[in-house]
Amino acid sequence: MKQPQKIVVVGLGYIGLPTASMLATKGYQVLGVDVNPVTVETINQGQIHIVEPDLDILVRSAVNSGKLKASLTPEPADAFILAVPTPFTQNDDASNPPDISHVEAATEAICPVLNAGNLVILESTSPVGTTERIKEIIAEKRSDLFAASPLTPHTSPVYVAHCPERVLPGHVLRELVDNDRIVGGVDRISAEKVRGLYKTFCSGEIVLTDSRTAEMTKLVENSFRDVNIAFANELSLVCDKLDINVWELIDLANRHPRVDILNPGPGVGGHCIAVDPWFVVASAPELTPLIRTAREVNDCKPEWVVRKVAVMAERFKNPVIGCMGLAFKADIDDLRESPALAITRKLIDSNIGEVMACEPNVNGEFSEFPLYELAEVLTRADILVVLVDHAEFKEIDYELLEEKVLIDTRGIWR
Ligand code: SAJ
Repeated sequence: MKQPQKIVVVGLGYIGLPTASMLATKGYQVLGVDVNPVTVETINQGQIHIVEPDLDILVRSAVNSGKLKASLTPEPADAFILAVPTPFTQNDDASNPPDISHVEAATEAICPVLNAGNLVILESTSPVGTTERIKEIIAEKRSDLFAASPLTPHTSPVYVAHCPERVLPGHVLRELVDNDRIVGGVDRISAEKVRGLYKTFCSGEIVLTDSRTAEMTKLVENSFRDVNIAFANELSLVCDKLDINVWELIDLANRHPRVDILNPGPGVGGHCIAVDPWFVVASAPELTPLIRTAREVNDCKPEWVVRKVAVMAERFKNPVIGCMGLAFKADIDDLRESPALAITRKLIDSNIGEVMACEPNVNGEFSEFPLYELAEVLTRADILVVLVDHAEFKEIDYELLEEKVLIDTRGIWR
């Protein structure tokens, strides 16, 4: 089986860029393609446009070695990896159908440069059937390839498979290598071809299946986490009502050998866990009340936090509210779909008091409202609302908190 030499990665975001630079350092000639000219230019200068530990070093070395280049348009290659966004469309009846238009556009963009024997790999988390849709688009746009196939009629002239990304933001480079991978082909040979490529940089096990099962596996992983977090968030509301410390409760319950409850928080953020369960719901709305309710429980938590702050603020004539953290989770700068940001915005709009927001991982580029140094927030705020469990906040001297009203949504001061 001939190994690919040149690889095109379409979409240079949180998944595409680490994957492209990892492949480049393994000796492949990699062309990264993105629709954003600034992204392309930044990468060609050996720099990065996202925050991920050590990614800057990897990209710089890949670009300097001449193995990684970025471009606005694809070129012919042996393998094509699609790592573009797959959001959902928010609609009135809350069925929130998936939007695979970026996958379709990326597929159409590579069609003119495809050759027989190429691999097309979808990494984006996608609703069931998307990988088959990619093959359909290729068959439509490149009927010439299919007509001229020297292979058997049962085999595609272009190998198409889904290999869902599974890396945790903040640990991407380690997990890209260590995690097991699932490869679901539109046929067996496609899956085998992709395994051959991925085993050159992945030390985890690479398990083969069909494309629909691979798509569903990824959706189920994130839905499992969402349902678990919803359980913890629901417990946090009940415990608040019953005056029980939810963190102590969970610690105690988790001492049971078969109980493992996750952590409550201000809500679920990011572009994965808060999105992917909707793909499952949209595929079978009548069969998924649990997954839908979990989404709703997690989505309601920010509003609950805002109400809690409003009640506490009634104790003060001119309350000063310190919002600690804006990112969607600890020790990153990513504000996408962040419940912390949503809560801070709501508190500012509600005019309950003066809001002092503090986000140690974000600097100059944030202009929506002023950000304050942690020391100033700790000095001036009457109410401290912990929205993200950043390392800086965990190190705060308890003596500084004595006079404050504390609303700790992350349990750092349990
Ligand atoms: N959260 C809680 N309580 C918890 C754990 C998380 O409130 O106990 C919140 C976080 O604060 C954050 C949100 O959930 O707002 C999501 O954070 P996360 O760390 O659970 O997940 P992501 O979105 O950073 O990455 C997830 C991972 N999926 C799983 O762990 C099953 C990652 O492996 C996936 O690759 C990624 O989604 C993705 O791209 O799909």
